[in-house]
Amino acid sequence: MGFFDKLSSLIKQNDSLLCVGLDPHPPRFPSALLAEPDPIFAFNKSIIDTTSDLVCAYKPNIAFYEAEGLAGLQALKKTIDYIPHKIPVILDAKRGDIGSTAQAYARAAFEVWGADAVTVNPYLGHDALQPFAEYEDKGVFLLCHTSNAGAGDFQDLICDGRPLHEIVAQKALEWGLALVVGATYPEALRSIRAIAPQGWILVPGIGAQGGDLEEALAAGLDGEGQGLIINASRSIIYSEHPRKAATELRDRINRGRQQVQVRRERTPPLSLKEQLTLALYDLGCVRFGDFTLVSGQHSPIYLDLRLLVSSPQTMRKVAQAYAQILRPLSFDRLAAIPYAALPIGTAVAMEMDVPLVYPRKEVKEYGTGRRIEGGFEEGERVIVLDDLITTGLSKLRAIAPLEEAGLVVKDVVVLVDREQGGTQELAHDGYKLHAILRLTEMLHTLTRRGRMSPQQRDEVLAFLARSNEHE
Ligand code: NUP
Repeated sequence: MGFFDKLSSLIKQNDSLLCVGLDPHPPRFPSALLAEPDPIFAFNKSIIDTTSDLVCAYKPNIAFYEAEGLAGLQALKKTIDYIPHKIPVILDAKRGDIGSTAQAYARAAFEVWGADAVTVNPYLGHDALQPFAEYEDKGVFLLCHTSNAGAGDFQDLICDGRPLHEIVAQKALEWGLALVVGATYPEALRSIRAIAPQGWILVPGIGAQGGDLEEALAAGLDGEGQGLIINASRSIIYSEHPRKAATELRDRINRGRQQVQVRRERTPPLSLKEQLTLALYDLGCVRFGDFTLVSGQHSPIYLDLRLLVSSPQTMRKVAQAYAQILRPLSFDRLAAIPYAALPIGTAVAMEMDVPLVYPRKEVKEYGTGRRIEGGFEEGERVIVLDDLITTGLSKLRAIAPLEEAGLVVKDVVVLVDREQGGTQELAHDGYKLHAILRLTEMLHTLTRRGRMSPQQRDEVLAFLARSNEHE
C-alpha cells in the first residue's frame, strides 16, 4: 500500500490527523532511560507503544539522530523498523541537491531508512525533486512556508506579483507533491490551501512553537475536513504523560474539524461576483507589487485581464457576467476595444449571439484602409466593451472613431472598474459606465477569502484614496 493510502486508512482507523514527531534529545530524557543500552530507541519505543492508536503518522527528524552519531543512526533504523507497518513514517530530512545526489538522498530515505515519505526543499528546482517523486508509492512533502520566525526572509518575497510560497504551492500542484506549511502562518496556509484545494499539507508548529491550532484548521482543512497532518513533537514526547498529551491534542483537532465543518455549512455560497474575483486571482490576473500604469502613476496592484484567454472556463463566466449587464440595454452591435477586449468581446458576442465590430488600433495603410472592422450601418447603436477602466481616457479615444463612422455610443461595459475616475470622466462626455466588478469589492472578497492580507488590502485602498485626491 502506498503512503497516501496508508495515511488515509489510519486517519480513519484512529480517527486522527495527529502526527507525533520523534525528535529525541537525550538531555531531556528521564534519567532512568539513560541507563538503558540504547536510550534513544528505548525513548522512541515508549512513545510509540503509548501513542500508536492515536496517530495518523510518525515523523522522525533525522537531525536529532545524526546529532547522536552512529548510535543515533542505528536508533533511527531500529525505530522505523519498530513502528507498526500500518503507520506511515515521514522522515523529516528537508533534502534537495543536484539530480545524482538527490537520487542518493532518495535511496537513503526510502530504501535504507525505510521511510514512507520524506520532506524536501524546493530551492534547487524540479530536477532535484524528481528522484524522490519517482518512488511512486512514497510521499514527498515540499517545504512551502515554514514555521520559523525567519520564514518570510525568502518565502514571502514577491516574485511576479505573488509571494514566493504561492509559486512553490503552484509548482507542487503541477509536480504532484504534498506540502509543508507551518501552523504559525495561518494566512499563508489559507492562500496555499486555495491554490491546492485537495493536496496534503504537513503542518508543524503546534505546541512548542505556539501555532494556533483552531486557526490553522480553519485555514487549511480541505473541503472534506481533512488534508492536514498536524505535527507536534516536543509538546507530546516531553510531556509528563505523552499518551494523555497525544489524546488531548487528537481530540482537540477533531473538535476543531467539526467546528470548521459546521461553520462552513453555514457560510453562504459564493456570489457570481465573488466567484469571478477568485477565478481571476487564481488565474494570476491580480498582481501585487510596484507597477507603472499607462498614466505614469505607480500602483501597488496590477490587473492583467489579458490572461483570461488562458482559461476558457473563466472566460465563459466572464462572458456570462457581461451578458447579464448587456441584456436589459438596447443596442445593435457590440464594439470591443483592442487588444484586451477582443477575445472578451468575441466570447460575449457568442454568448449573446450578437454581432461585434472593433475599431483598429492602427489604421491599415493598405487593402481596405478601414478604421473599423466588421459590418455595420450608420446610425446603429453600439455598446463599447473593454476589460478594465482606470481614468476613462483610453475609452474616449476608442469611442471617437466609432462616432466618426456614424455609430451611436451611449454605454461602456467593463469587467473591472479600478475606481480612479473613469465613471465621472465618461459621464462628463455623456457616456454611462457599467462595471461587473469594482476594485474595492474585489479587495474585500480577496481578503475575506484569504487571498490577500488585510494589510495588503489597506495598502491598495490607501493608494486608491490618494489617487482620487489628486483627481
Ligand atoms: O516549517 C517547519 N517547521 C518545523 O518545525 C518544518 C518542519 N519540518 N518543522 C519540524 O517539525 C521541526 O524540525 C521539528 O522536527 C518539528 C516540530 O517540532 P516541535 O516544535 O513540535 O517540537
